[in-house]
Order: sequence, then structure tokens, then C-alpha cells
Amino acid sequence: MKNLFKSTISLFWLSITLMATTILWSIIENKLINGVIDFILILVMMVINWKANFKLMLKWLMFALFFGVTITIAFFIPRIEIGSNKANNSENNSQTETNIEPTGTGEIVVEGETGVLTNGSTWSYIGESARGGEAYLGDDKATATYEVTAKNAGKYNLYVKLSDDAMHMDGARSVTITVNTTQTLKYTHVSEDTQGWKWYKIGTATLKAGKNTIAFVKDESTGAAYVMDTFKLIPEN
Ligand SMILES: [Ca+2]
Repeated sequence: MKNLFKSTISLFWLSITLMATTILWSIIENKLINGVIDFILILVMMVINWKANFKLMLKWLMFALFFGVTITIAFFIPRIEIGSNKANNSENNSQTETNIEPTGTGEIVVEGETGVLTNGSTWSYIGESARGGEAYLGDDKATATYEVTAKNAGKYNLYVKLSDDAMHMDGARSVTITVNTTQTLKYTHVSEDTQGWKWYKIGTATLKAGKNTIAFVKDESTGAAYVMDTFKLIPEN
């Protein structure tokens, strides 16, 4: 009986760990429905585990609920704040979207995963996901910085390749883009299901010959991230 109790305790902790991990994962990946389903499934699993001892089951269930609610309050609720759709006052901005990959002579192609991440405390990374190599900026002021070498000085059209799932408010994935710290462009998020990746034209960036620094800065901490596979700079003329 004592051994049975011990193995029940182990199962309990396994369930708790699974529940916490899957819920956290679902929050990070913005898959809220998965989180809810996982939570219910694990509760069901726990009910089956403890069906022989309802009193014990209820006790652990209460604890599990407490644990789940604590995680929700601590991590989830602060993250569903509504992203505001800030006014776009940059004269260089001319945001449009396109389903076809833009190309042009002398284009500079930069992969999202080649950037350097700063201020990405919890909800940001630069690296691989199931979608491929990307920059994923969730935190307020999370920044992906890229060194871009241009052969010629001049005006370039900036295009970004992004992923969205239409699950979040407009503005939740917005970023501010700085070029050589002097120019500012803006990606203003409008929620949609991109069904994979989609290209957006952001506006005009003026590059100098040689090294340039381009930084993408998340506008605020929201329940959604700016997810960028690639960006391109195509000479205007
Ligand atoms: Ca990529």
C-alpha cells in the first residue's frame, strides 16, 4: 500500500510537470486552444489515476488547479494585453503585402536567424523552430539586430517575410525598425492568417556603401510575437 502511494505521488508530479510544460509551451507558441486541451487531458488522466481514492484525488486535483491557476495568473494574463495600433508617422513607410516573393537586381537577402538578440528575456529567440530559422520577438523591446553590407549607397525597399495565425489583436506583433540608428520604419501588424510565410513591403531604407545596422524592435510585450523568416533590401531603381 505504501509503495502504491509512492508511485501515485510520482505519477502526480509527472502529471503536474506535463501540465505545466504543455501549458507554458502553448503560451510561448500562441496555441491557446492546445493549452486548454492539454490541461483538460491531464486532469482526466489524473482522475483515472486516482479513481481508487477519491479523497486523495480531490486533494491533488485541488492542488493541480491551484498550480494551473497560479501559472495562468503569473505568465498568461499579463501577456494577453491588447497591442495598440500605433499611428504610423514615418514618411518612409508604405506598408503593403504581397503573396509573391519580391525580387530585384542587386537585392540583399538576410535570414532572420542570422541576427543578434537583445532584450529578449522570456518570449523571444533567434534560431530554429518547426517553421525554420527565424527571429521571434515577443518581449517588450526585444531586438533583433543585423549587420547588412551594401555594395552601393542608395535607397532600398525593405521587405519582410512574416508568419501570423490571425489569433491575436491588431498591433500585437508590431515592431519598429531602425536603420543605422538614424532612420525609423514601422511594421504595423494587422491580424491575418498567413498560412505559412507572407511578404510585406515596409518602406524605403537609405543604406550607405559598406556596413549598415538594421534593428527590429518589438513595440511591447504581448501574447504574440513578431516572427520573421527573412528580410530583403531591393534597390529602388
Ligand atoms: Ca529564415
